[in-house]
Amino acid sequence: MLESTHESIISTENLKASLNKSCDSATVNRWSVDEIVALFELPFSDLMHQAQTVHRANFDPNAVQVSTLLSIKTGGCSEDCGYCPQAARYHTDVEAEPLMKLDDVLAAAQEAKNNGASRFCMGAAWRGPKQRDLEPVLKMIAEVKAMGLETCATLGMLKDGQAEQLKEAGLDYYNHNLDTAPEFYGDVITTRTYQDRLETLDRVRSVDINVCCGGIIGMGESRNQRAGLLAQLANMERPPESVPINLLTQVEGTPLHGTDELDPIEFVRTIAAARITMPQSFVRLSAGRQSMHEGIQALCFIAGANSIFYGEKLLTTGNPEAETDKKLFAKLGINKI
Ligand code: SAM
Ligand code: DTB
Ligand code: SF4
Repeated sequence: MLESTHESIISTENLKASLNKSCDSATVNRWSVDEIVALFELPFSDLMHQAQTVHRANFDPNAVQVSTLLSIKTGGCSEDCGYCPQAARYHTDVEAEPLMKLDDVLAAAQEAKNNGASRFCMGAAWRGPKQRDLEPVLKMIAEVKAMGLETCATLGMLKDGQAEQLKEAGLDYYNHNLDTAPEFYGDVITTRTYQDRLETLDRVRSVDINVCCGGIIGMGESRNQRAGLLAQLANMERPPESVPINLLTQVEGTPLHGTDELDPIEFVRTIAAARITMPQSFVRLSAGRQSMHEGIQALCFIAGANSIFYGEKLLTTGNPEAETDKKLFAKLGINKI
C-alpha cells in the first residue's frame, strides 16, 4: 500500500515535469534518452495515467484523425531498408510497377474521401524523386487538394528546390521517417544516412509543409533505442506535427523477416512515451494494426494515439477493413476527424 502511494507521488512529479517541458516549445534537448527510458519503466497504470493526462490537456480524447494511403509507385526501389518489401534487391512478392495514372489516383482519393478519410497520403518507392517523376506527382497533389482532402506525400529524399515545388502544388504534409535511433540505424539501412534524412526534414520545414516523421519498432532494437528514436523526434526544434509509430510488418524475403516479435504492451508503452514527449503532435498508430488485437489498439488510443491509417491496404501490405475499424470506433465511442 505504502509502496503504491509512493509510486503515485513519483508519477505526479514526473507528470508536472512533462507538462512543464511541453510548454517550452523553443528549447531543444527537452528530453534525454534516460528520461524517456524512465517513462518506459513506470508501472503501466502510472504511464497510462500520465499519457492520458497529457493527451486530454492537448486534444479531444475521443477524436481520431484518419488518413488513407495509396502506393502511387510500387516496388523496384534502389534502397536497402531491411524492413521493406519494395526494395528491388530482396525477393518478395511485390512486383515493380510504374507511376500510377492521374485518373486512377483521383479515383482512389475520391473513394477515401467517401469513406470518411480527411487526409490522402501518396507513397512512392523511390530513393527520391527525379524531376521528371516529380512533375506528375505535383499534379496529383494539386488535384487531390482540390477535392477537399488534406494531402500528404512520401517520396524519399528531397533535393534543392523540390520541397518548394511540393509546397506550391498544395502539399500539406510530407512523410519522411527517421525509422529508429541513430545507433541502430546502420543495422537496418546502409544506402542513406541519418543525416540525409534530417536534411530532407529540414527542407520540408523550411517551406512550411507540416512534418510527418516517426519510425518503426519491433526491428530488434533495444528499449533504449526505442527511447532514442523518440528523443530525436521530441528534441527537434519543432517536433513533427504527425508522428507515425509503425510496428514492423514482417515480410518474407526481407532481412528483418523472422525478427523476434515485440511484446504488445511494449508497443503501447512506446505510444504513451511518444504522447508524453510530444504533447501537441498527432501520434499515429500506423503499420501493424492488422495483426493487433482490438484490446491492444484500444490501449493505444488510451495511451494517446489519435491518428490511424484507414482502408484495407497500407502501401503493399494489409490493414484492417474499413468496416472493422468503423465497428471498433463505434465500440470505443471514437469520432473520426
Ligand atoms: N521510399 C520512401 C521512403 O523510404 O522515404 C517512401 C515510402 S517508405 C515505404 C515509407 C515508410 O514506410 C518507411 O520509412 C518505413 O518507416 C515504413 N515501412 C516500410 N516498410 C515497412 C514495414 N515492413 N513495416 C513497417 N513500416 C514500414
Ligand atoms: C508510415 O510511417 N507508415 C506508412 C506511411 N508512413 C507511408 C507505410 C507503412 C508501410 C508498411 C509496409 C507496406 O505496406 O509496404
Ligand atoms: Fe525504398 Fe522507401 Fe522501401 Fe526504403 S522504405 S526500400 S526507400 S521504398
